Formats: sequence, C-alpha cells, structure tokens
Amino acid sequence: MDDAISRFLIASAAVCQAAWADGQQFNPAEKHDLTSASTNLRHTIQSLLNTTAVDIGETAALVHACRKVGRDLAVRLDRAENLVHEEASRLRDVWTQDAIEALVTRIVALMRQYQTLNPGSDVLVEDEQALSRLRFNTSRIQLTDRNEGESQSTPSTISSLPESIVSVLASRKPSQPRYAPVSLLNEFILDTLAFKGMSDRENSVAKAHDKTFDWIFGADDCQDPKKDDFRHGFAAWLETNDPEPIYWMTGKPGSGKSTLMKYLYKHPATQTLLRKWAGSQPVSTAGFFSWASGSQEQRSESGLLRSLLYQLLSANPHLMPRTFPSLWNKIRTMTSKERIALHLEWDLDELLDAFQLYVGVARPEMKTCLFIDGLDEFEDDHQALVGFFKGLGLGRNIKMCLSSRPWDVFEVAFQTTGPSIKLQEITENDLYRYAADKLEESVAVRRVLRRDTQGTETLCQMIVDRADGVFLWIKLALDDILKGFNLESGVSGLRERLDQLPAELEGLYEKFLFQDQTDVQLAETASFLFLIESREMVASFVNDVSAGSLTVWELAFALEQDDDDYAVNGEVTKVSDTFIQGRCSDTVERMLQRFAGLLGLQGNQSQGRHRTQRFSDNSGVDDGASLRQLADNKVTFIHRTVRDWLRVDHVHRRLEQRIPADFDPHLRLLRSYVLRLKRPIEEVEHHRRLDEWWPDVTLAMTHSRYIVVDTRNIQRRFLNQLNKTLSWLWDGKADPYDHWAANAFGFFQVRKKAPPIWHPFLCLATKFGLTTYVSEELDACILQDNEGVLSNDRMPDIDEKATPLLTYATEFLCSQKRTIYPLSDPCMVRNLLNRPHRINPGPNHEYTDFETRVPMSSWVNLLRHLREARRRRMIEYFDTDPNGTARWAEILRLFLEGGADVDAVVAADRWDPEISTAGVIELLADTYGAVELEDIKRMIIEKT
Ligand SMILES: *[C@@H]1O[C@H](CO)[C@@H](O)[C@H](O)[C@H]1NC(C)=O
Ligand SMILES: *[C@@H]1O[C@H](CO)[C@@H](O)[C@H](O)[C@H]1NC(C)=O
Ligand SMILES: *[C@@H]1O[C@H](CO)[C@@H](O)[C@H](O)[C@H]1NC(C)=O
Ligand SMILES: *[C@@H]1O[C@H](CO)[C@@H](O)[C@H](O)[C@H]1NC(C)=O
Ligand SMILES: CC(=O)N[C@H]1CO[C@H](CO)[C@@H](O)[C@@H]1O
Repeated sequence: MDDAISRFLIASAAVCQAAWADGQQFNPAEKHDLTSASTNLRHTIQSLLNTTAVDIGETAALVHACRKVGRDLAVRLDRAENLVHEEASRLRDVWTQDAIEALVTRIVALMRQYQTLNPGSDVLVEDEQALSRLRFNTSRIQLTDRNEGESQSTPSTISSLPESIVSVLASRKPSQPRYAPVSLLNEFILDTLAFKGMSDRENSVAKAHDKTFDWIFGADDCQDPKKDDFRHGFAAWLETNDPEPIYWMTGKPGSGKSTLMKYLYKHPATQTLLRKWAGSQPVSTAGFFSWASGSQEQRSESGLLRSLLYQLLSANPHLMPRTFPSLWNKIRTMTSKERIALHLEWDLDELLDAFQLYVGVARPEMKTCLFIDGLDEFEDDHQALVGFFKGLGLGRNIKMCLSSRPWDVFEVAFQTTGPSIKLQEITENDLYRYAADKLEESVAVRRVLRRDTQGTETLCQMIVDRADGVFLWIKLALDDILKGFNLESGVSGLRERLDQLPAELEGLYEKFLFQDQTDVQLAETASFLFLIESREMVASFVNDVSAGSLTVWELAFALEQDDDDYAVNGEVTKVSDTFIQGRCSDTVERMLQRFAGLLGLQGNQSQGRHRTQRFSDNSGVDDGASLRQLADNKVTFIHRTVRDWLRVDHVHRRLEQRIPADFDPHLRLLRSYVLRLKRPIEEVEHHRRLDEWWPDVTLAMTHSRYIVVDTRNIQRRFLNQLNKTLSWLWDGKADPYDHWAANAFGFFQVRKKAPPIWHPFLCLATKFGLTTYVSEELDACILQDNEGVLSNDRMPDIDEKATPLLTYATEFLCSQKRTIYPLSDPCMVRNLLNRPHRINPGPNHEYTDFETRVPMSSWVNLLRHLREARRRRMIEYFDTDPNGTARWAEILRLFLEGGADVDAVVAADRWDPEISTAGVIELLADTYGAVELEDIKRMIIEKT
C-alpha cells in the first residue's frame, strides 16, 4: 500500500510540474512531457484504487485522501486527453492556474503526511522540495490574477476594508467630511480588540496564601539570603534603567509562578518602583496570563497582542490613531450604523504591525512594563515567541517580566542573558510555613502537634522535601492526610499517610479519583467530567468562550434523572431561596467530593463590561444576592495540570468506560436549560428581548444536535417545552405570527417586509441541524393528517410564500464562514425529502425569497448558492474532506433523486446571467473536476 501511495504521489508531482510548465509557455516538447507523465499517473491511480486497504487510523485517512485525489485527477486526465485529440489547444483550458496551485498544495501536504507516517523513507523528499518551490512561484502568480471574481466576497480583515464605503461617503459630502467623535472611535476599536474570557485566567489565578509573598516588598530583611537576593535584585530591576529588559521567572507546574506573577503585577509597590525608573515620564503596565485549558484566543500570540493592545490603549487612547492609522481613517467617516455592520476579524500580521506601531509611538514618550505569564502555555512556536520578546527589548523604555516552565528553549534564551529566578529557590521557607499553618488549622491536630514539636518539624520538612517546590502538591497532600487524622496514631500516623502518597501531582490525581473511589462514585465523576467536556465542545462550536465552563446552577439541573419529570410537566415558578441554597450546596458538595477538590469554583468578576447588571439591581443588601452569586459561580479545574491529566488518553478512556449506559451529557444540558427557564431565580418577567435568551438557546440547540443516547425518547419533549416556555415568557403581540423564534431570522427591517415565517421554531431546529427532532415533528403532523385530524391550532397550513424547511436545511451548504449553525447535513435533507407534507413541500415548491422577495424554490436556491460559492472561491479543488465537496454533492444527489426539476432555471442576478440546471452542474464539474460532480452530471443527462 505504502508503495502504491508513494508511486502515485511521485507521478502526480511529475504531472504538476509538466502542467505548470505547460501553463507558462506552450511548446510541443512539454506537451509530450505532460502526455507521458499523464499515462504514468493513470497506472499509479489504477493500482492505488485496486489495492485493498484495510488499515485503520492515519494511514487509512491518507489512503482515502490519495484515492479521492486520484479519482479527481482521472477526471481531469480524461478531459485533457479528449481536448488534445480534438485540437492542439491549450491544456490550460483543463488545468487552470487555480487548479494547478491547489493540486500542488494538496500533493505537498499528502507527501508530508506520508513522510510523517514513514519516518525512515526518503523516496519523496526530492519531489516534495521541487513541488514546494513550484508552489512558491505559483502562489506569487496567483496574487496578481486573483482579484477578478473575488470582488463580491465580504471583507473580513482590516486590510480588505471596503474602500468603496469611504469613497461613496466622500462623494456624498464633498465638503468637509463629518468625523465621528474620537471617544466613540476609541471605544469601537477597543471593542473589536476585546475577546470574551480575556481576563479569565488573571482572575482565576489563586491569591497568594496569607502573606506568602509579602516579604518581597516588605521593609524587613527576611533572614533568607536567597529571598533577600531576589527581592533586592527585582526591586532594582524595576526602579533603575537596568540594561537587561527581561526578567525571567521559572518553576515547575504548580510551583506558584502564576500566583507570584499576579502578585507582582498587581502590587502597588511595583508601580511605585516603576515610577522611579520613569522619572518625569508616565508608565504603562499590562499583563497577560495565558492559559492552556482556556480558549484558542487565551493561549495564542494573537490573543496576547489583542489583550496587550487593549490594556495599553485603554490607558493611552491618544495613541490609537497612530497605532491603527488606516483603520482609523476609514472608520471615522463612517456612520455608526456602518460601523456596527462592520465585522472585523484580526489576523496576526495586522496585530503585529499595530503592536510595532504602538511601541514605536509610545517609546519616546513613556515607559512600558509588561507582565506575561506562562510562555510555555502558548500554542504557537515558542522560539518565535522568544524572538518576539527579545526584539521588543532591543529598544529603550520597555521592560518585560516573563514566566515559564524551565524548558530548554526558554532557559537558553533567558537564563544566562538576563536576571532570572527559580521559584523553588525562594519558596522553600514559604512551603514550610504553609504546611505548618495548614496543620495547625484544626484544633485536634494542633493539640497533638504541640505535644510533639520534634515530630512536627520532621513532618513539615518531609512534606517540603517531597513537594519539590510544588505548592499545589502540598495543598492536596495535606488535605488528604488531614482527612484521615485520628488521635491515636497522632503525628506518626500523619507521617505514615504522607509516605504512602505519590510524589508527583499526576500520581495524586490518580489516587484521589481512581483508587479512593468506589465504582459508583467513579461513575458520578465520569458523568461530571463529560458534562464539563460537552459544554466546552459546544461553547467552542458556537464561539462563546464565556459559556465554556458550566455554572453551579447549570450543573445543578443536569445531575439527577428525577428532574426529567419537572422539565416535561412543570410550570414556570420562581424558586425559593431555600431551593437555591439546597440545590447549589448539594451540587458543590458532590463536585468537591467526586473530584477530591480538583474542581473548584470561580467567582463572577470576569464578565467584563458586557455583563448585564440585573443581579445588582436589588436595592439594599439581601441574602438572595449572595445565593445568586453562588449559583452563578463557574466550575473550573483548580490547575491546568488537572485538565491536562484528564486529557491523557488512558485516563480519559478509563473514565469513559464508567459513564452510565443511559447517560447523555448533551441531553442533560438541554434539559438543564429547560429547567432553568421553568425554575427561574428571579421574578418571572415577560419581555421581548430575544438577545437575553439567545446565547442559552444557541447552546441548548447545539447540545441537542450532539445527543446520542436517548433511551427514554425524551429529547423531542424537552425541545417542545423549551419552545413552549419561551413562547409563554415572550411578551407577544395579538398578531398570531408574533413568535419569539421568528426574531432569530434576518434583520428587523428585512423581516418586516418579508413573507411571514411559519413554524419558526421548526425552522430554527432545522437550521441547527436537529435531524431527529425535525423528523419526529413531521411524522407527528403526517400521522395527524392520516388520522383525519383537521389542521388544528398547532400546525396551521403553510403560507405559500414562506421559506420552506428544505431551504433552511441547505442554508450552510458550503460556507467557510464561522457561524453558530452547522454545515448542511445530507441526513437532514434526506429526512425532509422523505416526509412530504403541507408544511414541508418538496424541492420544487415555489415561495418568495426572504430577502430579495423574488420567486424561488429550494432547488433553485441550492443551485444559486453553489454558483455563488464558485464565484466567491469558497469551494476547494481536489477536496479530500468528507465534509467538503463530497457532502454537498451528496445533497445535490438527494435533491435529484427526490424529484428536483432538472429543467429549472436560475434567474439572472446582479452578478451572473441566467443559467439552466445543467449549466450550473457543468460549470461546477468543469471547474473542480471532482468525481462526485461527474456522477451528478450523468444523472442530469439521464433525466433530461
Ligand atoms: C487492478 O487493475 C488491473 C487493470 O488495470 C487488473 O488487471 C487487475 O486485475 C487489478 N487487480 C486487482 C487486485 O483487482
Ligand atoms: C521560481 O522562481 C525563481 C525565481 O523567480 C526561479 O529561480 C525558480 O527556478 C522558479 N522555480 C521553478 C520551479 O520554476
Ligand atoms: C412552538 O410554540 C408555539 C407557541 O406555543 C406553537 O404555536 C408552535 O407550534 C410550537 N412549535 C413547535 C415546533 O412545537
Ligand atoms: C464532519 O462534520 C461532522 C459534523 O460537523 C463532524 O462530527 C465530523 O467529525 C466531520 N468529519 C470530518 C472528517 O471532519
Ligand atoms: C465573588 C465575587 O467576585 N463577587 C463579585 C460579584 O460581582 C459583584 C458586583 O459586580 C461584586 O461586588 C462581587 O465582589
């Protein structure tokens, strides 16, 4: 098999090169080259296709991808041959520059994949290098002939901001352009820089124990030479024009780096010392606490730059225009409506440019000090990160305090060149003191210890020795040994228990979760974990970082099966404080027990300025407020090493095996939302602000899509209760079509003029890809009809003009934009086509387009969508992704089998002329030469 793959790849590379040369300049010799290369390629494709591959895993994926590319290539070879026979025309008609570039890129990627899987083999090295050079050249050519056809794509990066907006505005107001107020523009740019969860980590870093670090800025000597060295050295580094711009702090995971960094960053003395350094100039400080268990943005270089720019520019807004000169000029002539409509996405290069500009303008007029924690936790290339900071340090007026694990890349960069400190060296006494304090906390233990000072000292020293600088280990180990304390065994009993504890953090986790728990308890631990992970996954799909951790209240309604009944039958009733108290403390207690304290609570301070202030509206002090805060607390891992350990394959698998067979975390979290609606913490309030529900609706609907285990067949009832409860809470107008879910479609202005939306919740469920639910609802309608129940209040007939479900099911056919909705799913389309009904008319039913209000059908809409995707270059050549061309081609096939009208015509629009069904398919097949499209083309020919 490997052999067949490598021969195929080499042969493809030869064809790429021949085709590329052919594209440069047509001459007969090269044509011959291409012909013989093609013949050779055909053989290799043949043998690739008829070897039997039974491999699993990555090799299987590679084989699949190669076969797919091979079959696509065969289509192109056929076509090229036909052309060459007919006339000695340019092969570029078949091999467009785009296609060649895509093929080169794809083959290079496959070659690299092959080499990773076959480390010893070097058969592909030369060809890969030749192709890579080619790729560089082709992509440069690309740059110039790309613009045509691209003009309609929506701008997403700053540099592609529509100049047209600016020029239109300029022509409208030829005199003095009206500029928006500066403060408004500052706010606007700051908002685009901010990302959700930006300061989560900073807030989640544990506060230093008691006065652990107070010696650093204290007046007294600490009687510890290492500490004194550090504190004097660090203070001097802060307050003088130290030639070394970088101070490096290093230590093992759990040794308290983040805690120390946060302490230093927040301490007023730091500011005082920095002001001495600055003299007459102002000082700016900014901090970033990266977080490996956090979102992408929280541990990426672009997240770092956004956060730093946000902090620095919030403090120095006057530097904004010079940091973002072109953006500034563009947005200041826009109306606020235009600005709101502008959706900016930052890319790393733009952020780097902006940061360099900022530093350039800030340098002469102020001093800047950055605190950046956890360099090892960044996902990016660490060497590049080191280079970035060292580069910043080259100029004057910037200092950086950086922390990381003691990895080689950082040691080499920082240890010998500048001041640095190893945490273990300065924390040893603190660890000792922490252990001693902790032991003293309980009266009973204290009494025993007092009687045996010698033994106590030995015990504390033992603890410190075994902890090896890791604070977290001591905390967990002490919690554990104190739990089992009894008077008879006394200090020696504690020592024995200590001896039995593993010396590594991971060992402790293993003991707490697996060895110290019964099977039943472990099952509960597993359920907890999978609730947490399911939410992480769903929050990341809908791009809502702030929802990534469950709150106590969300968890409280996800644990017990008993709650199913209230979710299905209960009324909306405000819950009592006692109820909140009971649910929350029960949930928290179970969480602490099942995770032995490895899960903790994170307070509410991290929501930032977007948070609605509803809880704090209550006048005066009431206990309810603190209860609600408890309910609002987020459940998080106490340290990233816990998260990392739980992600380790064999640990994860062991927990997976423990999940109760009828437990589905997504089903539970869907239910949790229904219950939170039905048992509100606050006074029930009817209103029309969908925005307030929308984030939770999005999460609940997405959870529903992932439900796998539904033994009680209850998903549909939960979703109907969600719809019913929100309908009840919705402050509806007399208008029968005024439904909360209708507000999720299009902008108000569009909606006002569009045909009404029928069954908006069903439409929404279709957009969210809830295949099972939608099918069950349709089956229920069909059953009703068969039983002769006349169209009743529940499902009135469909308005002829309303957009049908099939159109919603194909809205995200091949979009590359990130949305909260999934890509269109063939399964959903098949189910809809198989269940024709008044409210689900077939593919040819004519309705009125929601936005343009022209006559449309689901089928024509689909064709139009694909043609547009081609024009906007949203479709990949040689697409090997099963979720790519293969998926939407399958949807096309289903439509055709489901009776789509092959004589349908797509009307002309602003960009494209009128075109027939066959025309669209031919256009796609010709452009992409994908085997699936060839099949569709044949289907159409057979049908016409
Ligand atoms: C592979 O294809 C060739 C035709 O190119 C055929 O002769 C041969 O029998 C096939 N081998 C297998 C294993 O199917
Ligand atoms: C790519 O371009 C460079 C310089 O423009 C040229 O020297 C090189 O030969 C080209 N590579 C190929 C494979 O054509
Ligand atoms: C959603 O709720 C509304 C109002 O109760 C109801 O008319 C509609 O039929 C419901 N939709 C579905 C799909 O159950
Ligand atoms: C395709 O998409 C589905 C749903 O979005 C996802 O579960 C699956 O992993 C994807 N498959 C691949 C190969 O990317
Ligand atoms: C625990 C905690 O951080 N509580 C905070 C929650 O938010 C209120 C108001 O925003 C603060 O006053 C509390 O300190």
